[in-house]
Amino acid sequence: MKTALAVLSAAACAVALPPAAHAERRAPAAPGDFNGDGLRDLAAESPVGLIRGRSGGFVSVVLSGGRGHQTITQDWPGVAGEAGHSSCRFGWPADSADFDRDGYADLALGSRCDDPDQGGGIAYAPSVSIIYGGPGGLSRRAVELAYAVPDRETTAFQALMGLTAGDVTGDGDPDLVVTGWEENRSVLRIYDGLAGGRLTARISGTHLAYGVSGPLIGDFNGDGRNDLATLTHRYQKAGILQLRLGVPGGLGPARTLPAPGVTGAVGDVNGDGRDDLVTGVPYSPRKVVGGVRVFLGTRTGLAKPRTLTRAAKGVPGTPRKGDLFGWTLSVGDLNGDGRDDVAAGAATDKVGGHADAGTVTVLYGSKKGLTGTGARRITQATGGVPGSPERGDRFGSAVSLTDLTGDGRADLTVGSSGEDNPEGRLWIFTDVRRPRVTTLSTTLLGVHGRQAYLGRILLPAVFAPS
Ligand SMILES: [Ca+2]
Ligand SMILES: [Ca+2]
Ligand SMILES: [Ca+2]
Ligand SMILES: [Ca+2]
Repeated sequence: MKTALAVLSAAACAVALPPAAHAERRAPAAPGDFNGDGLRDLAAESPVGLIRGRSGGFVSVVLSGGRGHQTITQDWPGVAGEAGHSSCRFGWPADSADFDRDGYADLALGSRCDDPDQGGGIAYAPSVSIIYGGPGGLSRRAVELAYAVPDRETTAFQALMGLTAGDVTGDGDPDLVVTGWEENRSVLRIYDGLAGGRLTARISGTHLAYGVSGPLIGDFNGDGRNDLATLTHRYQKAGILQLRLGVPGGLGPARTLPAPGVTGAVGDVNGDGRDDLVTGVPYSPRKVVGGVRVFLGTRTGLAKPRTLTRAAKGVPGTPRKGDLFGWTLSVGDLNGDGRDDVAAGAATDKVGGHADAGTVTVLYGSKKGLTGTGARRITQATGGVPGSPERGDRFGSAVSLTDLTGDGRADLTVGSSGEDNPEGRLWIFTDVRRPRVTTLSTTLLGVHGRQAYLGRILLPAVFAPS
């Protein structure tokens, strides 16, 4: 049986990279399975992490099942840019798919820099690289995707906002959907034809709005074609949710839906075979309390949403201004009943009088959708959970429901970016009911003292502005 111990030994082992021998043709790997052994691996991004004493960012990869760990910087062969630039942030946004369909999942990583001439802010030189997986994890093979729009000069002011992998062109191969900002407008780009490492990028520019989150891909209407949702927001104000249904050969026109959120994730919470859209509403213009909002997939797209706050029946805790409940979230099937469940972080929640200690709430899917039944709130004060809540821990700064042990049930990974500030720490729950937990520190991962804020961002990456 693979247990938390296996995960722990992953961190304790040294990385060994055997020579790649692509003998037989393999089936495409699931996203995040970088070494193709059937277990999903973990990636934690540290975009403000220090490289040679200067910021520049890195990504920590933990191969599940005790297969070692890797630290990816911009010095990785083939990756765009150069490590160690004090104004640049590498490793976010990020997502994974087996782009070249060779049986090893690949990792797409963004990079962006602050423009000192624009008074800081994320403003120039965005780039996107794909690092290909192999038998030993992420390999020394990588490519940079052209970011500039070919028919126009590259503008000085460009920002990369979100990046999601999935097939939106209907050819069966994963594409890369990228949202960005340039020349005072938002753009949506679709990189197609990435199978075989080819870079025949198809790029389209679309006006969206300020503050575009990561694109969200799922088959919401259940017709067998992926659909695309994009969230846009303004701090403390209502934003826009746009839905583009998949049509033969691509995506249909955008439809705008009311009541969006700041963060989002996709899964099937009622088990009807249609993907549902789950968004986090850590604040709202009027009520200023957090919630998790569910748009069930329907034959025509997405149903009117329902929002679960901490005032809802069964949901533990009390709504509190500023707790940012729903700031981070992830969707996956924790109990193996065929319906996806949701983990929602509230990193600025107070625990036992400690401000910003942070909590995570687990909500279960049901035939009727997401409900408060059986919901539980997890903190560092919860029995069986290592550590103790302290001011500024930010437990729940990122959450990821991913099956790391291969038993068909999602495991819960929680980031606590303020733990041992500025190191951060990861908590991996292989059981949330009777907590079985392993923690991963920066020392174990070999990135101690490099300002990792480990657990601020986890793959799959969810847009959480900070
Ligand atoms: Ca691959
Ligand atoms: Ca569809
Ligand atoms: Ca559904
Ligand atoms: Ca479930």
